Amino acid sequence: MSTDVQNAIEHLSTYGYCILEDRLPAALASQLAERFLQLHADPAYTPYVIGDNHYQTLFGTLNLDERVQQFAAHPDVVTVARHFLGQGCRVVEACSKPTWPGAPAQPLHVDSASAFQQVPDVPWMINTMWMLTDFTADNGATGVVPMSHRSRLKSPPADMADDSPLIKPITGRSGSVMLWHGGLLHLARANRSNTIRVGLNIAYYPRWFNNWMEGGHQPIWPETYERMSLQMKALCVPRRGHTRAEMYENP
Ligand SMILES: O=C(O)CCC(=O)C(=O)O
Repeated sequence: MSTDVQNAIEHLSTYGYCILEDRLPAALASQLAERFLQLHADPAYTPYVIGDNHYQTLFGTLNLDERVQQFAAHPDVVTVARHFLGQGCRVVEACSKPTWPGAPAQPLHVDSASAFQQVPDVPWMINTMWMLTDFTADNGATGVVPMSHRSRLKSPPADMADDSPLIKPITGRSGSVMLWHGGLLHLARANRSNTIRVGLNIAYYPRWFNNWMEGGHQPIWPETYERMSLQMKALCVPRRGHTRAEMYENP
């Protein structure tokens, strides 16, 4: 394992997040951002989009653009995810998340914890945000509350507002990626710039996690799976189907 990946693991362990800079070419990131914005505007994909005209999530992008696999199977990211979640961890969703100028801050939250009575003391998810455009303090860079993954809270304290000074913007150049522990308090910050911020949000879960709880998550279509590299297939077992009902672990 390279020293910077080792350092990233230690940083994530202590602070709940880490940044791997310039992991993929900025040109690739910006081409994918452009494609995603076309998909968000295309009525054919409306069933896979949630949000409003300021902030949206488009689910199932592994089925929609083969380039997403280069991000999801990036060896440095997979090394960090496997360190925390085990060798059998899976990529469970890859979403496009643009935030448009004028967007207010989204609510501060932790990820995928609502099903737990008490959150486990082992990580249940490593989430990632690839910066497909530059992420700046002005354009809605993701904000995190360092070390909050150790609090074992399922929601923010009532007196912690979405503009709390404890929230740190995570900025970086396009082609960089931020990784975080699912229990870290975080949010998409307000976009006060005149440019669109586009992120590719890819979530990794341990094999024991029942992913039914995340209602928007989409399966991998069988035809997508057939075209995948062996590394990518290993991250997607057994997630094939055209509908959620075909594959998810409905309790
Ligand atoms: O879009 C962002 O910056 C934050 C995304 C987020 O909150 C999440 O994926 O849980």
